[in-house]
Amino acid sequence: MDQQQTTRISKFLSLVLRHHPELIGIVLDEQGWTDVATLLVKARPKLPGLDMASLEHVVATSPKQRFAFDSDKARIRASQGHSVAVELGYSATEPPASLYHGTVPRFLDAIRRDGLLKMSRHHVHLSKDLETAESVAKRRGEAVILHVRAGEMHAAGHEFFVSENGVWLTDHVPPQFIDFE
Ligand code: HQG
Repeated sequence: MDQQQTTRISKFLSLVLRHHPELIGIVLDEQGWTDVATLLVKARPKLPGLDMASLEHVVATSPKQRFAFDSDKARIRASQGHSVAVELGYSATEPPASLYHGTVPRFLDAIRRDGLLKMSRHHVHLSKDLETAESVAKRRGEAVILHVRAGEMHAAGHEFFVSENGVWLTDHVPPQFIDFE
């Protein structure tokens, strides 16, 4: 399968598994899982080439490991990034001392004032490495990397979760825990 087709399938899966399952008439359970066989049937009108082999290929090769199967590959879900209500079931975990968030200059005034907000997602997304934060930021423009003092936040009672694909999640990062370079 060529890269273009892989990307098309991946974008389509993000759309239906994170935001709009109703577009193709699938249902996500409370933890975001949906039945693979049903997904394949319902998605086919939009993605004619989609079959189990191509789905497995996309799940295995997605650079950010965006999607996960359950153990017998009967169900699939997005590992994070939802806007629909799901409870992914990750348990609260102690974060590393520092985490990073990539953003762009036009948001800085608001972030200095309000801290990092989850906007349309369920959590603020943070990463443990600079490179990831930089690539997240570059989707929008010139990258600005914010250092989040996650260890201090945790000590102050803020909860952190880490998704199956290594994204650190929290509810809100107040401005006093952010170092603006
Ligand atoms: C900004 C991708 C104004 C925040 C990536 C960001 C990531 C504020 C944008 C994942 C703000 C939200 C998440 C405030 C935060 N005022 N702007 N107070 N607080 N912002 O897309 O972190 O491709 O919801 O800086 O790789 O950019 O979807 O979050 O620029 O892991 O798999 O508001 O999305 O993964 O944007 O990206 P997003 P994000 P996927």
